Amino acid sequence: MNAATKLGAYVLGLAVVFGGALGVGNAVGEVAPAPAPAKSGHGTTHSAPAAGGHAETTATAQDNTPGGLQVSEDGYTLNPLTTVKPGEPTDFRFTVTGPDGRPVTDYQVEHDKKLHFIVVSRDLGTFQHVHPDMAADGVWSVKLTLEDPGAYRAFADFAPVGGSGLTLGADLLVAGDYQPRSLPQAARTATVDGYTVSLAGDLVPGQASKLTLSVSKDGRPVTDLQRYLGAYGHLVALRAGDLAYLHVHPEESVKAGPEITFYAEVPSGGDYRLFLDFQHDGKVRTADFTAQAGNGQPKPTAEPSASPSHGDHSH
Ligand SMILES: [Cu+2]
Repeated sequence: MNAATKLGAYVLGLAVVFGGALGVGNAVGEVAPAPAPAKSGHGTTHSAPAAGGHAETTATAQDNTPGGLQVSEDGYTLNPLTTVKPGEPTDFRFTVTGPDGRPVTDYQVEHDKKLHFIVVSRDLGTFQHVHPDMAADGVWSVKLTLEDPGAYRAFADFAPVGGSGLTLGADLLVAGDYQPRSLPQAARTATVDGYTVSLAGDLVPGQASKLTLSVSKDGRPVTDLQRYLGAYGHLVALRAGDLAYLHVHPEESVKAGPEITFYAEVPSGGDYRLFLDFQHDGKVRTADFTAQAGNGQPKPTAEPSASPSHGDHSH
């Protein structure tokens, strides 16, 4: 049934994109390998908007494909329209076309914006999180400068009206010679602009994992973080190797720091690069970390104080 297929996709989208934020990790984590409903209709039927359906039904995660790996998904396609030259500020334009092939113009507002646009170099050495403007014809534009030649990945994180949340990804290729950087070693602290951000907690595959990031400046905890896009912090996690994308929002907090707590559910073991956006003194800054997700079995029940064993990594 089309409606069922569609709802399934909708629930899945929520779970993948916002799983950590909503704390549905448990629900998703418990799902047994259920008989997967046929997905043959996927992406072909989108005429009717979801009828106000609140997708708090039991999520059966038949497909745990992370976001950002596809340029086209569910009938929606990300179309870059601009070629970027190294070091040149560019009016970067793109569209998202819908199942009818036309640019989408109706979006749901999520975290104060209709669309979040993230651009990283494929070696994960650079990160930008920007908010393009949309013209009436559905063409998005944003000022973008990519300093160095090389391969970049652009992510559009959005939810069309009547559809599920999606993250589409497209490669941007900037001509010229470039030197890839290797992924920095996993670390518990990052510094940016005189701020030190420390990371507590471990990523455990397939399980909502608590991460606490603490911001300090000049050795003193920062307790007057400013809300940015409705929260004290935004965390994007990208998997090294394929740049699978997880946008994780923080646990609701009335405290403006120094700690920001997230629940992130990563799809597999391996290395991830975490990018934390936070605002203080009127400026948004990004602190980034490499974090390793253990390769062990997910623990059956979360015992918050039990720390996952990470002893058997060898590199
Ligand atoms: Cu954004």
